[in-house]
Amino acid sequence: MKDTTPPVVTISVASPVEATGPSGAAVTYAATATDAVSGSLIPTCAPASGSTFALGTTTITCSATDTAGNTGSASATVVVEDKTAPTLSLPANITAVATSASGAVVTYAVSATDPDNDTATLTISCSPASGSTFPAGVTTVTCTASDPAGNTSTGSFQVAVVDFSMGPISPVTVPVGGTASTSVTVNSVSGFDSAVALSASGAPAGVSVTFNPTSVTPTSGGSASSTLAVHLSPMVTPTTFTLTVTGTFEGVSHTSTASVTVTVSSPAIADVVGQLQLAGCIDNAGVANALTAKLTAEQGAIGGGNTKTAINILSAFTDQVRAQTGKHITADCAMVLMTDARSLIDGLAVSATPNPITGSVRTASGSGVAGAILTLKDTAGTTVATATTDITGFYFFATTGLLTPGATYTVTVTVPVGFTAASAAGQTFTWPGGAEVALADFTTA
Ligand SMILES: [Ca+2]
Ligand SMILES: [Ca+2]
Repeated sequence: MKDTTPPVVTISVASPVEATGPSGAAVTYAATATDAVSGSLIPTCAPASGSTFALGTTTITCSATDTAGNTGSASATVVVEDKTAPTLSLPANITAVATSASGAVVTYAVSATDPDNDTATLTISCSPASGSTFPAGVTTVTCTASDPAGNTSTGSFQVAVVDFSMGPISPVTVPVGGTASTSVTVNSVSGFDSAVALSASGAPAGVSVTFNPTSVTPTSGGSASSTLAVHLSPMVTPTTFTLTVTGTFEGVSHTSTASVTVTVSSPAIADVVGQLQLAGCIDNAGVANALTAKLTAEQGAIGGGNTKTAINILSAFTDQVRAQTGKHITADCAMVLMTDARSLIDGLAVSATPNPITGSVRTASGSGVAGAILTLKDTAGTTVATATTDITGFYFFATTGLLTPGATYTVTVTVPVGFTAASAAGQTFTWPGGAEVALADFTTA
């Protein structure tokens, strides 16, 4: 009896299976064949069990032939699925500083990996996109990564756009030769809490500006302050200028301005005299003392309400500085002192004209004679005022308000012991009232 019945082929395989990589998954299956006559046979299959099946549907075909030449076959389908979503890699939360009123441009990098997809096949989208302008405050960025099978994963991070502002700065008033300070405030905006470096520009020559501390860190929503100090070299004369104070953090700057006024007073000029002496541009202590004594006298006149006398003392101060220019005071320092004194006179009374009577007593060789007594008399011979020469031989009459304009007066000198009688014996002049009188030198030996 002839065998006409083919073997029965059976495939046993699990489906669907999860992909294990971009190329799919290794699939193993069992295939058997039995024949009523030939018994158990080994089928031939493709693709082979254990080989890698691509993503999608693959058909396994097996066949077996019995000894009579009858071939039986079977097929089975295996689906390799991608059911794994990509894994997002997100940046940590970002803090940026606003660069304009609308916020800051922020860029960031997001990537994703997937165990069963090439990275290039993944789609990543974020909102707001990298490179967008983020407004002040906190914005949540949401990102989604998708693989070609449509598996998605979502994640988010935060972008905080912060800012700072510079508070108004109170005006600074600083005396010549001195130092004064004011406060600089940095305010947190939208959660800013970083260190802001401080600097100043606009200071004229001889003016230095310091901050203590040099940077400040406001708390979130709060503020922090630094002390701005203006230091003047003695060469700085009364003036006004504006400092621009700049706060900088990571390339972002904000500014505020400070108005500075350099003022003058007799004690401040006396301080300048001392500093100039230390600096060596007044090279004689006696000259420095003669100058500061006049400044002290000016203070006394102001204290007594005698503005006119104070002005005349300052004018005498100026005359003495002028007389010492190039001698015991260098020209540039003399200019500083005369400018300071002029400014003080202007501040005392803009309309008043100084009208002291000034002069010197000198030896024939030009040295100043200290301690000579000058007497101012009217035509009746009555003494109106007296004055004494200082170490430079200089004298002045400041209280000229007692004199009568148009009247004639005479100044005589009594030289100290050891000097011969002065020439001339006296100097006579007509008092102009509204102008200074500078008498010729008295000469002695
Ligand atoms: Ca058979
Ligand atoms: Ca996947």
